[in-house]
Amino acid sequence: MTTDVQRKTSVKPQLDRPKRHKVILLNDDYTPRDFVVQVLKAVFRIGGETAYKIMYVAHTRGACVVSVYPRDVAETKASEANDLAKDAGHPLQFTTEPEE
Ligand code: TYC
Repeated sequence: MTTDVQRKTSVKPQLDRPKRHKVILLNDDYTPRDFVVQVLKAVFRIGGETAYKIMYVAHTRGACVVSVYPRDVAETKASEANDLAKDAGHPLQFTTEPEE
């Protein structure tokens, strides 16, 4: 004799994995370039050469994606970086947005 065992919860294929989030560096006219590079190195653990390149792209194009993380990590890093800027009296801003 066969017994049908019905699952209590349906098992859905994991097609909708959580979106990762970009951290975006925004340009402004006042924050010193060196400060931007220091924040990138400290918060995002990026080497000096890469940090300089990211800063320079934001400086020339208006914005640059720093990196992509799970949502909570992206938001924490952006707010850590924004706090450093605020404490130092600079208008530097980082934002986050979901990856496409
Ligand atoms: N544009 C700033 C300046 O000329 C430097 C800067 C670069 C600021 C990148 C923000 O995301 C930024 N001092």
